[in-house]
Amino acid sequence: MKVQETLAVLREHFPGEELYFQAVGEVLSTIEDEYNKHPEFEAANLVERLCVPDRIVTFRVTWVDDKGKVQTNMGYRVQHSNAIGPYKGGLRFHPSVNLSTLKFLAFEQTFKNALTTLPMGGAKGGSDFNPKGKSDNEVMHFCQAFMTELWHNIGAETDVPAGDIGVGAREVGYLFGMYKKLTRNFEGVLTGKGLDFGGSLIRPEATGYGNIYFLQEMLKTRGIDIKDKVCLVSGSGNVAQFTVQKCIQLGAKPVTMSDSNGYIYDPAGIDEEKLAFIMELKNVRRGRIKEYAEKYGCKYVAGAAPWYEKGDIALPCATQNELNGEHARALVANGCIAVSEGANMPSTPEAVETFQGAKLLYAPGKASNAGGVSVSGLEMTQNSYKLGWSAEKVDKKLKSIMQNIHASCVKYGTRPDGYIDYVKGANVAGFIKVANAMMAQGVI
Ligand code: NDP
Ligand code: 2IT
Repeated sequence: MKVQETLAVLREHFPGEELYFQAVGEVLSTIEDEYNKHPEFEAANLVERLCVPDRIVTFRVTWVDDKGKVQTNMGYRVQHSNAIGPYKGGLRFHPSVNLSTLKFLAFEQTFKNALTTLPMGGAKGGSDFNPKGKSDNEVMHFCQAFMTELWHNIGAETDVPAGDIGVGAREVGYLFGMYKKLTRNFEGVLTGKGLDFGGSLIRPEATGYGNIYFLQEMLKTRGIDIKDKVCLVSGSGNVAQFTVQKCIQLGAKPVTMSDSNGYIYDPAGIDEEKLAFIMELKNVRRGRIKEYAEKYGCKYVAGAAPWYEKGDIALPCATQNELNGEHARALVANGCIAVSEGANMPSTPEAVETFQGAKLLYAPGKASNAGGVSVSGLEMTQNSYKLGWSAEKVDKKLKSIMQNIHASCVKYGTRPDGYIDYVKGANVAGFIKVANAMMAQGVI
């Protein structure tokens, strides 16, 4: 397999899908050596089947807003691979969503899910619908309209969606309700459900907690404790909130959070009480992070990300490509020792190169944010058993999964000089599992 040739073929077939090329390029360049050790992979042209999704469903979503105006959005589900289990991955509702975004996310999800060691394939879906400023009623009507198309393509043993940007407990509830209405089936077709109807304890916390459990494993390789470390966090949604909560529980000091309008910098540290304010602000009132600065009298910087502030650890938890080369150089210059990604592909290729060049501990999202989908997998198991596990049990399993993912990265990513390339480690470990399953199942 030649990475550039493969990318050229993809570019010709799918013009303009830059995020997808970025994700594919990163994975292929790190698995090339492993792939080329297996002439049977090339003989089966495995690489093309690995990069091109099994299926893409595209549909129109029509709904009526509170003013009685008929609105149209696009809906998608990218089913990338079910080689090791049913398609699995979140739904994103954000105006920037297009096929390139969802193809990159579904591709990444396939390797991430393989890393968890749970039986889950990879998928992603969503819509260009913008939930911001919409009433509950409008969000419900949109979710119902979205599901009237999506339900044909999903099922507890076929494809199990969950949340992502713009899709949280509220949206999953509405989506689940409509699926049940249409099919008359009460089944684990979505994860991230409410606790009263099949959800798992610790699923809301899982991505953020898992991110910090992974970070702790990385720090351990250098004998460093997270206690008292100053953490720069971006985002203020699900992943950022529980990343911050776990930092606080472990005695670290998170000093920033952000949204798409700007970031707050609180040198005194965000504590449990301040985090509770953010959770109410973001999850109930759906307001802007600027209010935090007004309430607690700290700095707010509009239209910027927090990466020029001084911190020991950077935890990007907002969105793709939110941390570029210049940001990375600033972090390194300011003495940052570790970067653990809560978001999917938040660091640009130049940023990743900068972190690795400076020998920072750097975890790519597909390893460090895999806790969310892992607990989704545990939710699927609980739904199959028709029972629910305690928070302690789920949290313990989550921690152990994150430790195992870390061990896989060490196994496949340790360089001769001892530096752990977590990007390579995660990609190779995920790839081996998916590739072996595909080979065993024949040319399909
Ligand atoms: P939420 O919708 O709960 O929060 C998203 C946060 O990121 C908000 O603060 C939002 O600000 C900010 N954000 C979104 N888009 C942009 C943008 N274009 N520029 C700047 N800020 C932006 O989503 P999640 O917390 O669930 O997801 C965050 C990241 O984590 C995503 O990359 C997602 O794919 C990834 N992830 C999520 C998992 C989960 O279980 N939820 C699991 C694994 C990964 P604003 O409100 O202003 O839009
Ligand atoms: O990117 C992700 O891993 C998620 N948004 C969670 C997917 C899931 O199925 O829980």
